[in-house]
Amino acid sequence: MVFKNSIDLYKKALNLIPGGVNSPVRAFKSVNREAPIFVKKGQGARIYDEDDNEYIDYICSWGPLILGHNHPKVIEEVKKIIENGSSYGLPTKYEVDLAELIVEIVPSIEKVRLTTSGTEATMSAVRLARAYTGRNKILKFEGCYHGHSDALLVKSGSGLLTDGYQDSNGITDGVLKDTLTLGFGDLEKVENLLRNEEVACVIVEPIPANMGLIETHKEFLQGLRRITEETKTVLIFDEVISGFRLALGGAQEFFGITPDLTTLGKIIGGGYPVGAFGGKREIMDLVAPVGRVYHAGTLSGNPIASKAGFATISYLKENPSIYKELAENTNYLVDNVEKLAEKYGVDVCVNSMGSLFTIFFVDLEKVENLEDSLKANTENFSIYFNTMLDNGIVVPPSQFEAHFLSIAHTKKELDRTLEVMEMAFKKIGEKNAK
Ligand code: HOZ
Repeated sequence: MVFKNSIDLYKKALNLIPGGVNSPVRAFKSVNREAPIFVKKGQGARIYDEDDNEYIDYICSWGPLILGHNHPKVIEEVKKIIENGSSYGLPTKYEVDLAELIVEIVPSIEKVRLTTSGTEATMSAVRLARAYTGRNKILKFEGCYHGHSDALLVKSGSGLLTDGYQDSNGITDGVLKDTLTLGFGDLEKVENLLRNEEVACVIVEPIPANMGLIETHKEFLQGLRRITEETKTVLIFDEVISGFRLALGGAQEFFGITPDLTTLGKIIGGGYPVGAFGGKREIMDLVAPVGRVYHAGTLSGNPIASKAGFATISYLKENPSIYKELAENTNYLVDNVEKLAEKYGVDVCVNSMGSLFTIFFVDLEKVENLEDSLKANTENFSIYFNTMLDNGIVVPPSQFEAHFLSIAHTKKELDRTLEVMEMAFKKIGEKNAK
């Protein structure tokens, strides 16, 4: 495969954009690649780069594209309004349609505010929890990523972890002091902390997908719900990834646990920039202009994003069998990956939930938290990533992210993926044998 145009674009971008990219994980740094691929277009399960190379895509824009690239139902709806104008800074019908659908489907949400990104949603949800409780401290879990607002960039996952650190520079000591962190799954410590400190909220990815994917035990989430209720702490589920992906009603429907606040993004914009936070009416009515918790945005509830999100969610709602099919396809890949690992003597622990999975190159039976995930062999991951890319399959360029499936990934794509995975595992096995 030739990557000349992508390499040239990257060289140009390096002089114009920090690191040549607008989100760090895109730089392909941790997988020792000369340059990332620059994408020209996507269709179904595939993307095409500026050198016209074709790839089966397991990034799917990091989650929004559960229906695949350019799904006809979504595009058809977007086309209906795209020529009317782009954004008005005034309310539109499309925001109300999307809000109505979210309130109908997500169990905990009685009222919802649309934002432009997941980062904005989590930042606002934390502010709201502080206002509601009158408390300052917040609790998050090591390796969970909730976007890049100051308070949440502590012991963080995703791009930070990929580049070998967890706390961003540029955050004041005051902010750091108010953000408490614990290991994911450690209920005893949560209980101890919440009974001894005044904490405004516990924010959690109900299925962490930013330190690689972690398979959550329902008992942990049930425990969080019990303790937060008893201590009058706000429980925030960050469902930016899991919302409308793990189940139509997200992880809260899947596990049957109702948080106080929920943050959303990705799928609810159908591939366009969006986020949302919502929850109990009593809490949401503190948001301005009803209350004095300020949140605003020129592009909040953008009509195109709202329309694309509405079309995506409507399609999911009308076709509920999608979730079973996605899980079956994911299991098909995961089962075969485990067989390949055994065949070539490669240590792996594969975590999967719904349509997400991570292959941890690690000699552990289970990867349950950040401490486990950090034990992964990133050199083996890099061989895996590069073999896949050089043979037309794009997987996340980081050991600490999840693979995303869409409904456009059919048996044909899955079987081709497994053929290339076999090449990768063979290479890693041969390297290990030396
Ligand atoms: N961090 C997100 C996935 N875990 C994707 C956004 C990004 O960092 O580029």
